[in-house]
Amino acid sequence: MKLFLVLTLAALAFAKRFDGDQVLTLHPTNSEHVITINEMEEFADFWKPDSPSLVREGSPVDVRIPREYLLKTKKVLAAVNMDFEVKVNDVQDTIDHQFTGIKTPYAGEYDYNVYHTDIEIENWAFDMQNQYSGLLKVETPSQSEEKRNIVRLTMGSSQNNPIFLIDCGIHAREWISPAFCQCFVNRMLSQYNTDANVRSMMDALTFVIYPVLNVDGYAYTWSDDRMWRKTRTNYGTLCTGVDPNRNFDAVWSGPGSSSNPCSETYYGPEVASEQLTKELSNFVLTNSGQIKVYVTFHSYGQVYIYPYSYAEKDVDNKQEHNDLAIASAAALEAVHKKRYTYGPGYSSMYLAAGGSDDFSKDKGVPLSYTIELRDTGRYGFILPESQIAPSCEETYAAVDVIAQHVMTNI
Ligand code: 0X9
Ligand code: ZN
Repeated sequence: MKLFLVLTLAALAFAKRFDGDQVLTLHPTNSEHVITINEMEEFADFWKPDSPSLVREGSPVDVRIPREYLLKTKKVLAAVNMDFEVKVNDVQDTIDHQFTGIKTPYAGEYDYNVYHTDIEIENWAFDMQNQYSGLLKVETPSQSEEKRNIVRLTMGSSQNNPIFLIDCGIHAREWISPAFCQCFVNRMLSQYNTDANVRSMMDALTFVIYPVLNVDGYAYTWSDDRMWRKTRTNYGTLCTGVDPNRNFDAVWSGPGSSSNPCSETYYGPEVASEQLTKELSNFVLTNSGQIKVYVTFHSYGQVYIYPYSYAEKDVDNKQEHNDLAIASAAALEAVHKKRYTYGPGYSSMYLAAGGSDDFSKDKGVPLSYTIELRDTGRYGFILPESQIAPSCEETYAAVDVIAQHVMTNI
């Protein structure tokens, strides 16, 4: 226990700190405001939207301003008459408080109410396979650039049923996403014998789940920089990392993505340059006939996004996507009263090419969603652990509606 604490504290001691940084919500209402926000690119960390090029008049912007730029930024905002409010008062303080649960060393009883490292998640996956060998298969089909395993779970009473494909952790800092994948797997396995609804889904569908797709980025958010989004690949440029959700073969290098390796939305040196992109793309291409639905979990914003995001273009089955999003969001809201919005990416979010949702749809997966989990910006990416359990509970209800839809329409 002592050693564990020492190791955790040692790891955190070397991590980048965010003391005094604030997240501001800006309200641009004219073109001068948009230009001012664009000029912040040099020092600001854009949370929502994820790039200054996506800032539009009339849409609020969440942005983290490092402490040393705060005074200047607020002066400029006052000078151009732009409204803003402080969303997160001290980012480091919020990071320190995200660990609200007391984490004990893993001794058989896995704690789903705390955040786990990539190594803990991999060990957990193999432990679950031992415990539920008839219902779960764990594979490591690819290695990341930094030689970590990309873990893939195949779950259900048969591996040959229609596939419900799920991934978590494409973006490193969106920690609620891998946390959801873990609690979901546990719920499906531990309740198989006691919950008729769970059993019917597990008997009718094969769930294929990547619990932490961007495993290098995720590890980096634990060791070095809690706010890291991209992969950790460096192609000989000043800045490191490719945005995996701009790296897929879906109008790759198109709108809402950047050729600049220092951008948070860098699309990479070539299409599917990243190991995780290759892994997910290959899985989709090899199994496209069997995959009936794909859901990729991100945060934050509480939104159901369906294709397309690479252009102002609608999917052939827009009505089905929209109706199902409405039904799923209603079931979610009934659990803890959290409201989710929905719509095609180009209108519910922003134009952003090269995403995994658009790719899967274009490669033959009939239903494809990005679900942006909690919250709407109070904590943003730094959602406290106390919200893992309620997020899981409501998202089970959301996923159930999607699974039932697929089961009745097979
Ligand atoms: O911009 C993204 O990649 C996603 N939002 S996030 O804040 N988690 O980064 C939205 C993805 C929507 N789909 C596509 N752009 N294809
Ligand atoms: Zn994301």
